[in-house]
Amino acid sequence: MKIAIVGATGMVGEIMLKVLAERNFPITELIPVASEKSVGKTISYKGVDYTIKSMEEAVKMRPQIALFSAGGTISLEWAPKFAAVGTTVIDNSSAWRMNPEIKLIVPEINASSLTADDKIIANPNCSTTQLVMALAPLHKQYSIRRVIVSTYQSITGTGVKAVRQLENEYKNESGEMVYAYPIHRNAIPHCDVFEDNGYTKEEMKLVNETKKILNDQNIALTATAVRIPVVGGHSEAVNIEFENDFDLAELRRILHDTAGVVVQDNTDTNTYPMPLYAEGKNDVFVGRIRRDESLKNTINMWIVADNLRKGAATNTIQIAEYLIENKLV
Ligand code: 11C
Repeated sequence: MKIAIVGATGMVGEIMLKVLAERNFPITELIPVASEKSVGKTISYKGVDYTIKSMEEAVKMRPQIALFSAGGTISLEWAPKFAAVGTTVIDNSSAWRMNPEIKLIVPEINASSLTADDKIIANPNCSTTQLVMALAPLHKQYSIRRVIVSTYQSITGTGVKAVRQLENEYKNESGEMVYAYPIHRNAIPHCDVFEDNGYTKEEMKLVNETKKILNDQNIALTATAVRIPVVGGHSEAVNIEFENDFDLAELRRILHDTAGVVVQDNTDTNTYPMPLYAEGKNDVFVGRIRRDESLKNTINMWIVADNLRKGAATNTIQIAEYLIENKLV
């Protein structure tokens, strides 16, 4: 495969290169693409140096697949240009996700809807991906009525500048502030921009993307997204009300048997998922699974995943692998 990585020098781009190497992705030609200031520099992949190309150069090289993680504005402008030369674009930004013509894919859930005609494919928001990985098998079995999700999100979701802000604050040094407030020793209930309804864009992504991926507009969802001074992954406290009653042991077994989901749940041994231990892993970790004793047919659980892996790079690469395995590129 001739494959372009658009945004190769960014946080997600770097993890993409790592995941591609780990999974031995079949690459015949790697085309790293980044902003003008990086063009001509090199990046290393499996011990070989590759020269960073411009967008224009990369389009001319007609890669079969382009993995985009360079922000929504770049995706809106450039994904169609790659698609026009026959490249299949898998896009990590929010630009295309809610476009009714574009499929929003978590391979374990809905990759079978893909066809060779899908030239732009959207990768969901990180907090959505880990949520739907746990919701999808339970929805199938018990039919979800309502979800209340509260997130505890890693600063890596904001990008490298947020990591620097936290480091500066640790060291008591001044520097650029990407958040409106200090993040060290803080919890900021504000991820992405506010919308007219009082929710943040991140909260509305959780609501709208989940319904699209689960292909069910009848599920009621509400979200509160909070940024915390953590780097390993996003955590989510999730309350799920089902139409139907469930057996807790069976529900655990369903999650346990779900590909890509790992149940870590034993109160006797203090076993539960945490971002410190999810970092660098491709799975979604679920624990603290318990009945909500205040409401019929309802559970609480805690979901953790590395937002740069399953939340971004890994899911994108799994989509690419699906396309190759099914001869759709
Ligand atoms: C965050 N979820 O943690 C965001 C990062 O729509 O792809 C990814 C933003 C997106 O702030």
